[in-house]
Amino acid sequence: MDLGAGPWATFWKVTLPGIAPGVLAAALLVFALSIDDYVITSFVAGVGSTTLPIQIYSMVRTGISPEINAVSTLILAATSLLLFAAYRLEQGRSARSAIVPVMLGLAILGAPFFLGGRAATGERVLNVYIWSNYIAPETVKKFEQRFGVHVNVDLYDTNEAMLAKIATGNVGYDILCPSNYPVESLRHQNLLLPLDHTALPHLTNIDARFLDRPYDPGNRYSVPYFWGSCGIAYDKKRVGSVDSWAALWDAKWKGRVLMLDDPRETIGAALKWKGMSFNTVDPAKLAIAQRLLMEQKPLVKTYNASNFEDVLLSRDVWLAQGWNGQFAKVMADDHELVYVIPKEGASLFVDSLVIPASAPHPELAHAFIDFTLEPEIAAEICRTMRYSTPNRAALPLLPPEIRDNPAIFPPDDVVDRLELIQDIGEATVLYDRLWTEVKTGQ
Ligand code: SPD
Repeated sequence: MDLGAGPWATFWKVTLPGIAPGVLAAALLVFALSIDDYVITSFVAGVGSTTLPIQIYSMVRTGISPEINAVSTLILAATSLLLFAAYRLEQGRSARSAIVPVMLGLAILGAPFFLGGRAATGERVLNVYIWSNYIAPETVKKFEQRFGVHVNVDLYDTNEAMLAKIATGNVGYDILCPSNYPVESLRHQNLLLPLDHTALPHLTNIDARFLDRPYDPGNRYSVPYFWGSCGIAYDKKRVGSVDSWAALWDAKWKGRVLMLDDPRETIGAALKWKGMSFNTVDPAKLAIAQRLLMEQKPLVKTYNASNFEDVLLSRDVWLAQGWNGQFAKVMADDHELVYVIPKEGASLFVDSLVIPASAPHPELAHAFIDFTLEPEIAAEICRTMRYSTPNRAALPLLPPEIRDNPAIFPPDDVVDRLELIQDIGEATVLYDRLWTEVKTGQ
């Protein structure tokens, strides 16, 4: 400027070339951090702002489809092109020689944004927030076709993750699928919409054993979707026979044990092993459970509440704590695996569909719940996910290998050993603290 150039000429010819490497480095860093981050994004992203990592995670959890291979190939191609450009620049080649690979790489990464299959403007949308491994894409597609709507499905792996997201107030969801005890706490916080039972004609299909339970008298807010247990699955060839929670604390299996990443289930298993309740709020008893979990840490290969069944299937671990349906799924192909409810007892869950009080599309949400209650649909959901359906009318439609599978539908004497996890109010904070200390402590 002191030689007479105007502000724009100075910016283009002096300032921009000076700061360009910094701007580019910052852009690359932001991009790399963003694509690397799953956890924070999954907590803060609202409905309809699904980033690529969140989308990929959902795709992986709902079954490997060709789309996931296509996305992976695109990411690999784009990364290779960008690496190639970086290599050329490092070799001292001109910036011009890197332009083509950089542009191609960026075009590939940007393609999903421009070509992505988002709902057409004006199309009705239903936003579902549900456990992973709880609904098959084909079932969702059937609903979309029948009702001419688009369904967004977001996934979670623990009640705590779902509650944390709902607590941010960043909802926008029309359907949630909490277990029995979060239904109770969501209800007490007035976060649920009372259901219109006249819009749920198929509710009569639900087995009376799962209706009108204390966590939701009269099912004013929730409709049972799946029920099940949390036990131990193991490789009988390598481990022999297991009938007690003690097996997960046996030093013989050092590095071969998987525990769920779920405070109520892990602390509960330790409590149950020592003859206490899953629902105790007694700090002295909880301290015993925490000490046991600390002692167990050197044996534990991983804490995992999402694809724990795959970790067992691949034999990265030989014994795993987990929910029955996902184990039943892999046991269908791997006959060395056994699922057992320990003799001391285990937890029982009833996961239900509910509509948040702030749901943008409550009518469509009712239609979705009633759709899942239809016998054929409930049977399809049970067949694909292998969790236990509470829908009586669906049972005759299930193949014998599912209906008569004790891992999916345990006999009454085993069910009698199961304890329903309940809402423990403020003691939830204590469970969370103890669990964080277990995971982070030495
Ligand atoms: N991935 C689906 C697992 C469903 C388990 N629901 C019950 C949890 C009770 N703590």
